[in-house]
Amino acid sequence: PRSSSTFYERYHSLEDIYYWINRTTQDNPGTVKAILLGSSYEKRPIYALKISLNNRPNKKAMWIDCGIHAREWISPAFCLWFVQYSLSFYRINHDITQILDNMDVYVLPVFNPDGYRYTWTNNRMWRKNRSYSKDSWCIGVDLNRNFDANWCTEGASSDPCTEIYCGAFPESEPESQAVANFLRSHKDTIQLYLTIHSYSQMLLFPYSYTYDQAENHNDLLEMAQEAAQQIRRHYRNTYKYGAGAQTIYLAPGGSDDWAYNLGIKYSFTFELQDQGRYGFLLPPSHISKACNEALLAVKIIALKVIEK
Ligand code: ING
Ligand code: ZN
Repeated sequence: PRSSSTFYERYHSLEDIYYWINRTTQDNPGTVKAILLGSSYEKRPIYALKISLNNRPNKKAMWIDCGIHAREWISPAFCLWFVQYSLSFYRINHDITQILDNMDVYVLPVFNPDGYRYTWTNNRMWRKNRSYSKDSWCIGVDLNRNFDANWCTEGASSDPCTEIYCGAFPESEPESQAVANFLRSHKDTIQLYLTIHSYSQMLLFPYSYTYDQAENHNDLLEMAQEAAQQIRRHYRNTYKYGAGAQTIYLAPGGSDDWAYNLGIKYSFTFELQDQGRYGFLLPPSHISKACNEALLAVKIIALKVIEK
């Protein structure tokens, strides 16, 4: 399947993505490495790819994770798209060359492998992970409410039967723990944190857990605004932007707020296509446009971080 030029314009099962990770590292020795971050509740490996185009020490880095929410299929598709684009257009496209010459890029294609697999086999609309709680019949924690950032306050729920269940305690879940541990141990090199969701077409930044403004709010706003303007200009599509709580809703325990408070001062949540016509069921024919416009936003924001 990988020889087809349309591989990246389709959605892929978890098994296919594991195979793709393996192939991508094998085909790009010295450039792409797979890092085992941990394992999921159901003991599946959680791999990030590290793309590193030269060997300068202490290089800066950016992080992109996809698939924290199982049903948001365009998100893992974007991570695959981004990796493929980076490897294909290094030294061809000016922006990606500039980025990869200045930063290592960590890409986590499937943050929530158990949930993602479950959307392929049982319930296409599943959001959470697949962990069992002691005191309920209901399954799953919302991994984007499980981080230690005003954990389980207004905008999350302590009821395991809801879609926004925060878990028993911060980082109670092996998936969030694996990512948090990695970011903690690499916080001195990672300057930019990006987490990819769908849908609603928004570029969000901290805070989501409070209406208070982040210390570098104006910086973040300017970056998101520029990205949204360029998407409008190049793709004639509208993205809203702003601080999470002000732009959508209060949401504590999110990974972007947590990464921000860890010290990664450029932290964004992207909500990719669409605006609700197809919602989570975005047809494969829309993948290329959705990914290209998001890629443009990533480039603009990463280049601005490099300039700082
Ligand atoms: N949206 C995010 C959610 O987890 C969000 C919005 C962004 C929450 C940043 C917290 C922090 O609800 C989707 N679509 O999942
Ligand atoms: Zn989401």
